[in-house]
Amino acid sequence: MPEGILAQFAAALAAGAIRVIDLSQPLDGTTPIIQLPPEFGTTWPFQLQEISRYDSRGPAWYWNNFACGEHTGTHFDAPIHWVTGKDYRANATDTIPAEKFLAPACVIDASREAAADPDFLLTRQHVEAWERAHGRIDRGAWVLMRTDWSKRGDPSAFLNAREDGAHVPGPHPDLLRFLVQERDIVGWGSEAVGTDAGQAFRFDPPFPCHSTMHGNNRFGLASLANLDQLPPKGAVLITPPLKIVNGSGSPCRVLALVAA
Ligand code: 23J
Ligand code: MN
Repeated sequence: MPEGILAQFAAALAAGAIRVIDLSQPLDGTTPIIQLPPEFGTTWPFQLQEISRYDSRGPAWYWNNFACGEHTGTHFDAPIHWVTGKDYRANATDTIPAEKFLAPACVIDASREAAADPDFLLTRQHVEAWERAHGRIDRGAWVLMRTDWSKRGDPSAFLNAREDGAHVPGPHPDLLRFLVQERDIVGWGSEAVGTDAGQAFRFDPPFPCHSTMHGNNRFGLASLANLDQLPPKGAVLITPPLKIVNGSGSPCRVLALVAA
């Protein structure tokens, strides 16, 4: 390691040579939350309750209570979230080693395909074509699927639910096995409400992104935004979840560092 590498990093930040791109969605009562079939439990939407605002309840201070599910808005999925990941050591938001929260990102642009087909599934063949153009996916990298889904401002268009379930793009089951076994990625990131496709409850295995990623002690990021501002390769993500003891996930302010 070159000496002064962090001083160089700080100088690059100060000189504006590194851009910081916020990949997070705003959190408020309108933030879309995942809809599961009615027989399953459900997550709370985000809510804010004012404690005081420079008034009789607190003359010089403003603060709020908030409540939400762990999997609300832009969020991190820990391995313990899924039954396949339940027995790993250090598999929860408080025990995952902190160095795992800094990792490079590969961004696969599927925005054209997703616009044409809301049930589009990214396959190994797509990723291999991406690798021919941009180089091999790095070990320990995030793979982020750009769909421009985050640009669907209306929550009903974002969730895109019909009687037969949600129609939202995501990864093909075979791709996830390839990315874990042959590329050793740290996790999968999506612009949609969850990491899996809308129809993934019908897949084999059901919810293959959750099942395969967490079953191999890997992570997920959901409801990402601004993926159109990232290069295909070269960004570094900062993704620390809240240190919830035994947490299965947490809302997360996901940041990307990009060379300006
Ligand atoms: C629970 C059950 C199914 C799914 C999810 C949660 C998520 O997408 C999530 O936020 O982890 S698909
Ligand atoms: Mn989740």
